[in-house]
Amino acid sequence: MNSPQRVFVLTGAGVSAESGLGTFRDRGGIWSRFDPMQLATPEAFGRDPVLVHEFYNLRRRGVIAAAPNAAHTALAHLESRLQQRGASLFLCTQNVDDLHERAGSRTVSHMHGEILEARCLGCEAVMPWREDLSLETPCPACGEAGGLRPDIVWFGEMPKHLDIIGAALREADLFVAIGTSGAVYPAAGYVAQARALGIRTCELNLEPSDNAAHFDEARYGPASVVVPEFIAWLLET
Ligand code: BJW
Repeated sequence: MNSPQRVFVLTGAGVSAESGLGTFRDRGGIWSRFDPMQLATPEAFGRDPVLVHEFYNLRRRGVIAAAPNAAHTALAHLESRLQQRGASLFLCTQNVDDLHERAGSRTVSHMHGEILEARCLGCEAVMPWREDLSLETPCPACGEAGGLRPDIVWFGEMPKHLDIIGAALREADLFVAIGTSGAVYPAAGYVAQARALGIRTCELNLEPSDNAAHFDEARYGPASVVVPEFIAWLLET
């Protein structure tokens, strides 16, 4: 393979699994224990905001307690090495945690938002947020209580940064999906778009994803092993 100049990486919950953050669709995963339609839609938040806040308060505490693993660190290393060579990495994550940033990645596109940010439904202010949220929490920007929600993307809501992500995908010469089941759109459609554009595609996952047939190559195993190995190989090419 020629040395890639513009690498597009899409990460999912599998990259943070070994940091202790649960995946969604694996056996014992978050959506096998909780109904996403009762927790991860704007309608669910409208019906029962107390329940939704409880769920995300627990998840936020888990993210704060977690630490990046070797896969996050390897991706941060890839970004700086590609930059030194005059090449680039576009890191797009579906994850709402901040483990890529804490491992040293400088630019991360969080298409499903960030659990460590809150948004006010009243004044639309978005702010960093590490505490529990409740209906009593006043918005620091407008002072109103009851309007704050985690700034994450629920089912039926528009993912973030889609224009920037689409442009980066079109310019890429290598597309790598890591630790994602390929079950949630629009992210699940990126590999097919990449292939249609003639971009080389690679999957790094514990096991074949729903989209496995679309990838030119694949390496299977835990992200903490497979990602550093793949990146070391890529940087040697
Ligand atoms: C390991 C590992 C280890 C484990 N090492 N690997 C087209 C067709 C059908 C439906 C739709 C469609 N277009 C839109 C929809 C509707 C919907 C959708 O996709 N539904 C599907 C369920 C069918 N999509 C939406 O509603 C999205 N919005 C939207 O489409 O807006 C309209 C639009 C129109 C036009 C253009 C663009 C948009 C919004 C989706 C929001 C998803 N939100 C969630 C919750 C976020 C907040 C929270 O965290 O609670 O995001 S759902 C959940 O799934 C979360 C994740 O980011 C997302 C993806 O999951 P991910 O990361 O793939 O995790 P898993 O668990 O599924 O997979 C983990 C993988 O890791 C597995 O493969 C394991 O094997 C592997 N693994 N351990 C390596 N150690």
